[in-house]
Amino acid sequence: MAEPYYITTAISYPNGRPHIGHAYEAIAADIIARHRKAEGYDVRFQTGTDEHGLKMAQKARDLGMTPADLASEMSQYFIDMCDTLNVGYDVFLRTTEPRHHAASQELWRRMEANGDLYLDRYEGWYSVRDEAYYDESELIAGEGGEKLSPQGTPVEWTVEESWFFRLSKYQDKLLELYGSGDFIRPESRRNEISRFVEGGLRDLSVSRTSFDWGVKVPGSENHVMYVWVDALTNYLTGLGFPDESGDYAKYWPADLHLIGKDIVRFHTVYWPAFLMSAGLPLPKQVFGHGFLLNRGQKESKSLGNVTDPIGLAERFGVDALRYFLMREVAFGQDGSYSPEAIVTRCNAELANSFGNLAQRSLSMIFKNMDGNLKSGLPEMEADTTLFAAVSEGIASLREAFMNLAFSDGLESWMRAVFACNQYVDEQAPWALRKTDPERMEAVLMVLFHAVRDLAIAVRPVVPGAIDKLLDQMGQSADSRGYTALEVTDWFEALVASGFKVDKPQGVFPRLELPEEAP
Ligand code: ME8
Repeated sequence: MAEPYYITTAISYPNGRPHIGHAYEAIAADIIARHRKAEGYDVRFQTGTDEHGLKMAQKARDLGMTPADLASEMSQYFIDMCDTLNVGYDVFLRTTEPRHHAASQELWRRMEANGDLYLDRYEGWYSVRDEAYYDESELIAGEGGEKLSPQGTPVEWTVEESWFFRLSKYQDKLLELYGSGDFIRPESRRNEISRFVEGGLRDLSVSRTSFDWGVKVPGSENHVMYVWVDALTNYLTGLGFPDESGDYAKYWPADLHLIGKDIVRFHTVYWPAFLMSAGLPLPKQVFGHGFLLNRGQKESKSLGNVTDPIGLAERFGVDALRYFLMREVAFGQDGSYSPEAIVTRCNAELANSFGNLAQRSLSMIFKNMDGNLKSGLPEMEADTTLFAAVSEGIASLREAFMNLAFSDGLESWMRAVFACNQYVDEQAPWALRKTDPERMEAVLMVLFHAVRDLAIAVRPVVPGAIDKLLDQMGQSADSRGYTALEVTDWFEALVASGFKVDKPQGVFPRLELPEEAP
C-alpha cells in the first residue's frame, strides 16, 4: 500500500484578494504534492481560508458587509487562484463550515479535560492587525514615539475576561521536540524559535469577549475562541476529526505544514502545545518559507506595487510562473521577482534550453524519419555517457525535491538538459542524415528517450506544458510518475504500437517583456 503523505498550506485571510505570497505558497505546496505523488505516495493536500477573527470583522465593517459575506466573496478568489495556477488541492477548507466549528470545540474540550484551560482577566498590548498580544518588552517605538508591535503595527492596551491556555507547562516538552529530528525547518527558524521558548513561555489568552465573529467556546457562550485556536484546527477538520477513523486515521499526523516565516511561532509553539494537551499526535514537520518581494520591496497598497498573481500567470503563462518561483528563490529564503527576471529565467531555461531540445528532437524525427520510432539501433559511447548524465540529473532532482531544495534540484535538471544540447551539437544529426543515416536515427532515438525522461522528472513543476509534450510523445496519461522512469520496455512497446511523431507543437513559448515595464 502506498505510504500516505499529508501536506497543508496556511489558510489565508480572505480579507482581500490573494497576493503573490499566497500564490507562492500554494504553488510550492502543489509542487511538493505532485512530486510526492510522482514518487508513489498517497498524497492528501489541503488549503483553505481563515475566516474568523477581529481582522475579518473589522474589514467587513469598513466595507459595510457582514463578515460572512466578505468571507464568501473573497474565499472564491482563493479558490479561483488555485484553479488558475494548476494547484490541485484535495480539500479547500473554510473555517466557517459547521464541521470546523465542531472540530475546534472538540479540541477545546480535550484541552479543558486535561486541565489546561482556565478563566482569568487579560490585560496587555493587543495588535488588531497581528491579532496577537505582546509583552511590553517586545514593543518597538514608532516614528512619533508611539508604541508598535514587533511587526510595526499599532497596539492598544486592552483588558478583557479571557480563557487561558497553560502554555507555560509545555516549555520543556517543546524544547525536547525541537531538539529531536527536523520538526522546524529551515534551521535558522528552528534556532529562532528555540531561543524564544528558552526565554520562558507565558500562558496564552485563547478567547475573546469583545466581538462574536468566531467559534463559540463550549459552555462559555459569550466567548469566542482566539482565531489562532480555530485556525490551526483546520488541519484536523479537513480529515474528519473528531471522527478518528477514515482520513484522520490514514493521514494524521501531517507530514508537512508549509507556511510563511511570519507565522512559524503559531505553528511550532502553540500548535504542538495544543495537540499535546489534547493528547493528539504532532505534525512531523513545519517549514517556514521566505517572503517574496517585488523588486526587493515588500508589496503594499501604499507603495502601489501589489501584484495580482493571476495577472502574472496570464502574462507569462502558469508554467513559466511556477518554474520561475521554484528556480529563482532558494526555498526557505526571501526572494525577489520582477517581469524582467521571469522573462530572462524562463527564456534561458525553459524556451531556449529544454523547449528547444524537445522541439528540435521531435522535429527531426518527424522530418527525417517520417515520424517513426525505431528500436534496437546500436549504441555508442557518447550515447551511454549522455544517458548517465540524464539519469544523474534526474536522481539529483528527486533527491533535492525530497529535501525541498527546489532550486538545487532544477539546477541539476538543467545540467542534464545542457548535456543533451551539447550532445545534439556534437553528434550533428542533420549532417549524419547524409553521411550515416542509421547513426542519425540512433541519435534521434537517444534524444527521444532523454527528452521523455527529463520531461517526466520536471512534470511536478510545470505540469501543463509537460503533459502537452508527453501527449505528443505517445506517453500514456497514467504513466507519467517516476515509476515510469524505471520501466525498461516502454520504448519497445511504443514502437510496437505503431506510434508516429507528428509535427511538434512547442510547449515553452519565448516570453516577451511587457511594454509598460520600466
Ligand atoms: O497568516 N511572500 O494568513 P495570511 C510569501 N490566516 N509568503 C507570504 C507573503 C509573501 N510576501 N505574505 C504572506 C495567515 N505570506 C493566517 C494563517 S494558518 C493556520 C493561519 C504567507 O493570508 C504567510 O506567511 O496573512 C502565510 O503562510 C500565508 O501567506 C497566508 O497568509
